[in-house]
Amino acid sequence: MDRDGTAAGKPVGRRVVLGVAALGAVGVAFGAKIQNGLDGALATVSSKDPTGLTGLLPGGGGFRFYSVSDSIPHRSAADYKLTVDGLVDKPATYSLADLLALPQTKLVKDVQCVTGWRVPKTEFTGVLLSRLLDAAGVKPEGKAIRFTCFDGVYSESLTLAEARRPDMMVAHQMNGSPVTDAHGGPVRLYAAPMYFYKSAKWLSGITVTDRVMPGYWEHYGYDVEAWVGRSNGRNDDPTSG
Ligand SMILES: Nc1nc2c(c(=O)[nH]1)N[C@H]1C(S)=C(S)[C@@H](COP(=O)(O)O)O[C@H]1N2
Ligand SMILES: [Mo]
Repeated sequence: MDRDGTAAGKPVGRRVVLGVAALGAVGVAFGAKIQNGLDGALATVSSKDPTGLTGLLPGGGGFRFYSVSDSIPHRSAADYKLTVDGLVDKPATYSLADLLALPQTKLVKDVQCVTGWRVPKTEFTGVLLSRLLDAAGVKPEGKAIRFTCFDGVYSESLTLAEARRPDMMVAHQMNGSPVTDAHGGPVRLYAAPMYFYKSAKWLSGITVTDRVMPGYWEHYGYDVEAWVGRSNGRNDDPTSG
């Protein structure tokens, strides 16, 4: 994928432009509500970014808003559900309260997007994936995880070994506050050592699979193994934080 809007020879601009148009329409229709959802006004919207619709989130300390779907999906804290299934002995469904009742982990690290922007020292709080996997009991054939989202579009993957690392979690807090709708709340994946496209927002499903099933952007050319600093042809500092 090149850096200005084409992926594997496929222009992605149209989708992005449609996304911007749809967001505009939603913004007109629901004015105040969408502003809240975005932590403030969208300062810039760029169609140059191959990883989707982006707009700077001024309240978000340099974060950019991304969604490959045409709007910001919303799920209330009360309605939220996270399913763990696939090659496991005990499939489970967690409410947000269930997740909050589990031991919590806090990670502070720079967020690094593959398109170059970086947000230093961002704190995420949540539950380690390894805990959820241990509770589910991964069958011997289970080798990877597929993550799905309630936007109905996005997906991501990790190998089982990656998912069991102590810096891979499902996060419900960012910088001490609940993860907002715009940032993928109530619960998003936080794959700390990898480029931010791995951190699937609006997480709804964790499925143990027998092989890695490449995620959304990986079909457009991004590396499945998305280590910061040693993937996607980039040399960002992987250690900050
Ligand atoms: N469901 C979903 N998750 C997603 C994306 C998306 O479009 N949809 N974009 C990814 C990309 S490319 C980035 S850089 C981050 C952006 O997170 P943010 O919007 O909180 O800054 O989310 C990742 N997770
Ligand atoms: Mo991204």
